Amino acid sequence: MSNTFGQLFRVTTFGESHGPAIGCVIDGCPPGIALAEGDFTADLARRATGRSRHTSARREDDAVEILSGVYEGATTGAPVALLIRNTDARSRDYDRIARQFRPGHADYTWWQKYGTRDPRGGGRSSARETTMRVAAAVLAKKWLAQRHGVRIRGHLAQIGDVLPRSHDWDAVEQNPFFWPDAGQVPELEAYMDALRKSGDSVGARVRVVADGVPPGWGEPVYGKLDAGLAAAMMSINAVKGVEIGDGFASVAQKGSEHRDAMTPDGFRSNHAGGVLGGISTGQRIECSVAFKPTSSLRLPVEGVDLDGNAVEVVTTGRHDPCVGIRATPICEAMMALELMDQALRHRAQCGDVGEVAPRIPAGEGAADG
Ligand code: EPS
Repeated sequence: MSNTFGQLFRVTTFGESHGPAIGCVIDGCPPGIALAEGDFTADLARRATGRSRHTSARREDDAVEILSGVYEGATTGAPVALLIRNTDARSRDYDRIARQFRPGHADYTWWQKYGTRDPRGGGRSSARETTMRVAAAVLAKKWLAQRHGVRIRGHLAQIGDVLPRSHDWDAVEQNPFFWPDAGQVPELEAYMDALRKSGDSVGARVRVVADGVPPGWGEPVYGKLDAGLAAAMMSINAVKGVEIGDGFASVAQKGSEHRDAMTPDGFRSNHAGGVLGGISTGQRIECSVAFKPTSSLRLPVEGVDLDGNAVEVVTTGRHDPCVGIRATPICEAMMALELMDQALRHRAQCGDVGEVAPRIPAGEGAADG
């Protein structure tokens, strides 16, 4: 089972949704990063359940204990071990479906592979696991910002068929949807209230960008930055698609339209999403991630049980009607972990090369939209 992300900044997560705790060990963390338990609070709260009526009602404190790797307020280079105790698991919610497979859920494939599973809260396949990705990324975000001035931001770019009508980064953190158009928030609240009452769920799209990434990060052939980002995002629960730059829209474009003209004053556009040949160009890194609708619904569906009998599956308990709503900080975290790993790998092999050509400014491709 693969529980580790990264080659040089290696994050291993452990724990189940209804086990005593979840945690992670970060190996390869550079020394000297200032770190206190309070540093995790803001990002973990952005991802957490129970903070608005539009997400699962489970209420966890998500209080991080630093068990290793920090001395006198800074990382030492030793493994950083982080632990969060689970305090609000309600395992009886899962009694009814412990011997059934939820259609659209990993229950079935997990059972076929391992012949056993922890059905409480989805066990290891629960979105609870993403808490530790966000926690580990706090360190990566800090280092990337301090050493390279990299800034990673995300927002919800679609819920069902609703698209933002305008874009304002300042609005994103002011509403429970990470939505960039404050004027649309009442419409989204009504949409989500109706959806929740109907018992159904819906998909979503998250956009995540990184500004300030220098040219040169990412390795050609098998270690490409865009390939790493795709794998990072695809490892998040419920992700069904990832686009870099224009992504699938590139299919209908002409080469003369897609290529990003270069001038000494800057790039003219950013269709590439900041990556060429798997290596960063110095432009904004643009990534868009598709989340499927949550599969745990109280609406009945045809299913089978462990013995292959036909059953009607009904899932009760506390579930997200749109798991994509909480996914913005998770996508930011995976972007940070991938960039951190690529930065260290670049430094390891090419740290002595320096910048051999004049840097092309991000230019029009970096408009703050
Ligand atoms: C989840 C189902 C729910 C969510 C959980 C993810 O679990 P439970 O039934 O135990 O409340 O609350 O999300 C979290 C606990 C979290 O911290 O993200 C699932 O099926 O993935």
